[in-house]
Amino acid sequence: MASRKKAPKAKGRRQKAEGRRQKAKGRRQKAKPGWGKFGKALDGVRILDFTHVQSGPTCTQLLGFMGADCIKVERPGTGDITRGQLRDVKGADSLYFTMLNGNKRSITIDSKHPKGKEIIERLVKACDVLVENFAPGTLDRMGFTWEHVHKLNPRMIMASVKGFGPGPYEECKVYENVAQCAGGAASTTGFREGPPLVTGAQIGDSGTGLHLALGIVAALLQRNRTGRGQRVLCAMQDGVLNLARVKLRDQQRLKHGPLEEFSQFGEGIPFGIAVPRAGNDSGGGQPGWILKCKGWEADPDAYIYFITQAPVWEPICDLIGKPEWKTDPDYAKPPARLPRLKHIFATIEAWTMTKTKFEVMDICNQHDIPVGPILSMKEIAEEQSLRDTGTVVEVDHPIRGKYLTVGNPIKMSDSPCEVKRSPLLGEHTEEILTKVLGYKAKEVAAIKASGAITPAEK
Ligand code: CAO
Repeated sequence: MASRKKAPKAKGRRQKAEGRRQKAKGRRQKAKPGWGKFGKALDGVRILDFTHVQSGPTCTQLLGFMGADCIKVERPGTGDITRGQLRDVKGADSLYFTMLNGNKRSITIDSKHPKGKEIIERLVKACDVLVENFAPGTLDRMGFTWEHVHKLNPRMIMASVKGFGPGPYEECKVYENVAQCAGGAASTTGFREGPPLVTGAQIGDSGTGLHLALGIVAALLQRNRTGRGQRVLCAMQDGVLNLARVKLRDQQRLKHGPLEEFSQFGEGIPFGIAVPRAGNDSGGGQPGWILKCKGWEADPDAYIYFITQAPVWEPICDLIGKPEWKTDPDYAKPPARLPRLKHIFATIEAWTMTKTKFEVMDICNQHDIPVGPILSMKEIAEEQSLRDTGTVVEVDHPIRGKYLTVGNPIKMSDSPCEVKRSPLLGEHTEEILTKVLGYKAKEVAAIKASGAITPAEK
């Protein structure tokens, strides 16, 4: 069989991969705390983190992973609403909160209290970036308009996530799935015969947080030249559309004929006026589909994504027991295969169903055939290589105990990331008042008595 013929090449590849793993392990060991003589990429950058829920916190957590000092301002008594949402451990901050707010300090301030406003003004002067994702108009109502902030600190970068940019919907409140729908992703996700579908990846919230982080870093670089801060705005609709840009590509291609890589084409079903839902079609120039593997009857994740990449068509034919397809004019060349994709994938599936997804992965990779096992979150949580790279990290929390979080997916050779647990509500209030803002003990006592950092008396 072809797989046996190619085995030495595969062995070499596995050895190289093992070598790379060992090297990476060595680097990580060096990158433990105490190393990093060059510090971290964003050392010295101080963030006034006025974010809540998911989109904003994703952004500031990433900046925190890169060394920024994130000072999270929370409402006294309750804090970020997610502290109490989807709670799994009684009395402890939820995983929703803890997994989005690592590497931050928490200060409680009532932003509507006169003394609270005064503290925030001092924070504006002491920080480099203000990040917020309140509903439209909220920050203005608190008195922190861009004009006011810019006057207080002309170097301040003020970065916001909103649901929509300027236009008919700019005043709307927006959550993840609203953005997925309004950004064009949902209309193109799911199966043709079914309703639009949202995806589990938080492309609206976390996706926009990522965009915002890039905008902030670019604004910091520009400030080095100009000495001026600027406004950075990311609308969730725009962020989702940016991630779904290939679908806007397809919308324009539709004018010039059917989308031949969609299985709908092969099935002879006419296209309408807009890009249809493509099920598990690949969306790129190399057809792909999700196929059942051994055990699929009992295991909902016993599937693999299989790509029939043109350069490896011949090994695919050999593997699945169809060597004659290598020369058959109906199958040999990619254009000839397009109308037959359904049959081709059904034939490949008859083969994948005889193997586990990991066996398929192993065999196919020996031939450079790109495949992707459907990994469950359980498998991800237990995957050692993700732990080794610091992508999945276990941290300890004084109330909830150990929990898993996702570390920095951006690896930087000179900027080691230490993932720290999320702060308790107001854990650093006093520390920030005295050490960052320079309040004296007597002033702190007066602030405490004023009710600006503690819940209002009922
Ligand atoms: N002290 C006192 N008041 C505070 C405070 C503090 N430290 N922090 C917040 N508040 C107040 C605000 O001033 C606001 O009061 P007003 O309405 O009286 O001005 C109030 O809390 C609520 O803030 P909000 O309007 O931002 O929050 P919401 O729960 O009503 O809406 C959300 C939530 C997410 C829909 C909205 O913030 C939003 O659309 N944000 C922009 C888009 C976004 O980021 N969405 C992603 C959310 S994650 O799926």
